[in-house]
Amino acid sequence: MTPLSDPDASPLRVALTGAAGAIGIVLRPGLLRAGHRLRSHDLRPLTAAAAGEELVEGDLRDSAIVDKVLAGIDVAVHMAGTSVERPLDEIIENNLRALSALYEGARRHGVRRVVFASSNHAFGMHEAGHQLGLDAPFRPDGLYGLSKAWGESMARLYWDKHGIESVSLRIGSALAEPTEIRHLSTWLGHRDLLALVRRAIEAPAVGCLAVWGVSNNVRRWWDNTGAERLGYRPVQDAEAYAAAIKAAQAPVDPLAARFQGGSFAASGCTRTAQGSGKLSG
Ligand code: 15L
Repeated sequence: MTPLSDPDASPLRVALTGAAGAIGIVLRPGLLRAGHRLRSHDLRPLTAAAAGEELVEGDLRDSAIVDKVLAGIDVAVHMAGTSVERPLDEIIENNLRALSALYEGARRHGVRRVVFASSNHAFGMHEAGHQLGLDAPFRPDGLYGLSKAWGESMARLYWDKHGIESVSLRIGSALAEPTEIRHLSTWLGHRDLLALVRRAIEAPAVGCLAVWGVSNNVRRWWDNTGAERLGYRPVQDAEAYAAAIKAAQAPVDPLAARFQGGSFAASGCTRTAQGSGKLSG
């Protein structure tokens, strides 16, 4: 077996789920360029395979599809799933049932590590400006964020019970460029995104780790102290866009401005923007 070790060592056999999604389309060429032997998956049709790449299309709730995705794989990068707030049934199918099928497949096939797309929305009801470490309590801002808290617990279960490593990436706003005030804190630039995922794949012996997926923004709210063994060192900073964003910014909903989850937190929220609605803790 190829050791999980430093970059530039032997190529790893990597499966990427959700390869046609907003993050997948950044990671797919990036991981191929990094020299990994990639198996790209999506429910939707994928563009033609590159040299050395395999493709699998299908629904991850189906264990036969999971088998095709994970057979012979060292590391599964799981980006598939619902990535916004949706009705409970859809969240359960795509983010709970499919994730469970993926981890069961990882166990069947001896996959050594899962890189799981968690989200800042598992913490979105923390107040904006409040600094969060890796041990911050989950405060989901909706069913989507709640599914990511569940996913991080699933990662823990499969490490504790089956020795499958996981890196849960608490992804902020993964965009080519930040476009709103909130992004000055939450932005994860594409260069940093690829660097983060490469470290999550390649770093040796991570055990069960969660890390904030954020660039080196001077206004960031999230602190990765404790995850140094991953070796993630972001270089992008949303501050370079601050003046342009402020000049163009439309008025922000006060509830969206109050909470880290922004519009996800404000949606359907019956608290007040400040004062009597102040949350404890
Ligand atoms: C996410 O987790 C979402 O998938 C994405 O649509 C953005 O809302 C992002 O977080 C964000 O917080 O900006």
